[in-house]
Amino acid sequence: TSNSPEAHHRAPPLAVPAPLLADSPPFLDAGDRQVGVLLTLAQPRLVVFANLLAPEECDALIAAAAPRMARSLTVATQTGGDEITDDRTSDGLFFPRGASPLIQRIEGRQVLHYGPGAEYKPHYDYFDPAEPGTPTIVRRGGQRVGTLVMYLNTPEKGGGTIFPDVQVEVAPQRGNAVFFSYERPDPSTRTLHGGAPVIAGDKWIATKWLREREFI
Ligand code: PD2
Ligand code: ZN
Repeated sequence: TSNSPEAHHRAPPLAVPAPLLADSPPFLDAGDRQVGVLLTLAQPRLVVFANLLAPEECDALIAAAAPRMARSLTVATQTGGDEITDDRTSDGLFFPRGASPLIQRIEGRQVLHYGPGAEYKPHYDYFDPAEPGTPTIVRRGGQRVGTLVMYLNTPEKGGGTIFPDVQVEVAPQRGNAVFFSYERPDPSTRTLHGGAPVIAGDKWIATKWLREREFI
């Protein structure tokens, strides 16, 4: 290491989950289904999947969640608690792990609903190391290192997942999903992303956030 003031002393990268795509397969074998690989990006690390969920699985997740939805909260980085913000205007529900055979299959997912106009403004899914609440938050399972957003329906218009740093927008289509990972909690990962406003119809997604360790 150098003593120069310019030297960057970055933390070593965290281990991130990653789909097995080294030999560029068009499909991944997910046991009971073939999941299509539609697009991969290196920076940010991002993969768009087709057919990750069957249409019936999408409908069943929506039906199981719909009666119990409540306004989505956001982790309050100052305190480590939860808060309502105008940045995130969806309704949501967390399924505990193993809540039903369907959930066991599509394990540990959160279902979100965005009505017309609802959005999730651009944000990072990792917890900012500079915020005072972060040590409390990461005591449970460590940092977030990856996100899987699964689209449960196809909104009429709007509702894409946007990555402003690279000007990418993923179209929300039922059964498809976008995965992205971030090996350090830092904007250099270019994983700033948001849920664009729903312009017509509504939007249902299931989000799975992946941590360094098991989230117990
Ligand atoms: O609804 C989305 O597309 C979206 C966008 C950004 C969801 C999340 N983040 C999330 O649930 O973290
Ligand atoms: Zn997010």
